[in-house]
Parts: sequence; C-alpha cells; structure tokens
Amino acid sequence: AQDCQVDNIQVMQNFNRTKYAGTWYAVAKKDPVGLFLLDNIVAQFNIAEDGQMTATAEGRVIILQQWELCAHMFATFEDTYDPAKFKMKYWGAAANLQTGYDDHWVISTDYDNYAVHYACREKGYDGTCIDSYSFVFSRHPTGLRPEDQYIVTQKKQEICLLGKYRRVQHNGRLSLVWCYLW
Ligand code: DAO
Repeated sequence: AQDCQVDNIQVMQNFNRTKYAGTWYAVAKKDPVGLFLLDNIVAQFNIAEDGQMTATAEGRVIILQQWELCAHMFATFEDTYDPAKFKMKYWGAAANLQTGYDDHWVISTDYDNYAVHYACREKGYDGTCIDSYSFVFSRHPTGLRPEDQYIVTQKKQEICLLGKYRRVQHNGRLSLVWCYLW
C-alpha cells in the first residue's frame, strides 16, 4: 500500500540518463491544473558531453482558448541528490507559450520501451500532492507493449494516480510540416 506522501515516492534506482536519452512518445498523461500539452507529444532528451541533460518537446496546444498550435518547448535539467530526480526549467519557442520550473522525476523505465514520469507542482499540508502531472512515455508512437502494461499500472498506483490518466493520441495532427509552419 502507499501513503501518497510525495516525499515517500520511490523513483528509479540507479537511473542512467545516457540510456534514457533519445525520443520518447507520450502515450498517456495525467494533467495538472491548467493543462498545456494536449496530444501528439514527443520529447527528445539529450545528454551533453559534460553530462548535463536537456530536452526539446513538441505537442499540440490551444492558447487563448481557441488558437491551436504546435508548441516547441525547451527544457534544461538541474541535478539533485537523487539521480532520478531533476528540477526542470522550461520555456517555449514562442513568447505566448508556458514557462516554468517543475520537478521531473523518473519513476520507472526499462530505457528501451517505457518510462513513467512524475512532477508534483504543489504539496498540501498533509504532504500529499495537490497539483501533479505525469507522463507515460513509450519508445513506440503506437503505445506500450502488452508486456510493459503491468509494471506501468503498478507504478501509476504507487504514485497514487491510477485511473487519472488519459490516452495521448499520435494521429499526425501535428505532423512535422504542420509544426514547421509555426
Ligand atoms: O502539459 O500541462 C502540461 C504540463 C507540462 C509542461 C511542461 C512541458 C515542457 C517540457 C517537456 C519536457 C519533457 C517532459
């Protein structure tokens, strides 16, 4: 059982950022308050020669309640005492996109197929999270392999978000060309 205390959440043991690098497709997402990225979300993690992790991401967003566009996002990661816990500074290529400074925790990954990410933006007085978001990433845009589903479900439960995810579509609504036009 889990007590849902943010401080007690178990993250990936011996996290290896080099193996984590590369392209990940978001296949499920638990949204934060004021959600931003809607679907066709693809993140690319890079490790510099000095070990610094950065990322670029794109996804479909709606801004000002009606304008649909492709968000090009950039992120830099600060290391913490735990190799699987980062602080992520992010901003958009266009000024009207979201900026922020969030946790970026890698809960579990096999590096080759799936990854479960978690960020708590606001903790309540009782130590549980009152505004979180989480991505389930896959190396494959088609989704998780059946053999990865059990562990991902376990991890969703451990971070107290089981049943709170929606599926993230990859329907080319955000094709490279469409994205490039922005
Ligand atoms: O979509 O509502 C939301 C929250 C996500 C905001 C951060 C996105 C930009 C950086 C993505 C890097 C990889 C996770």
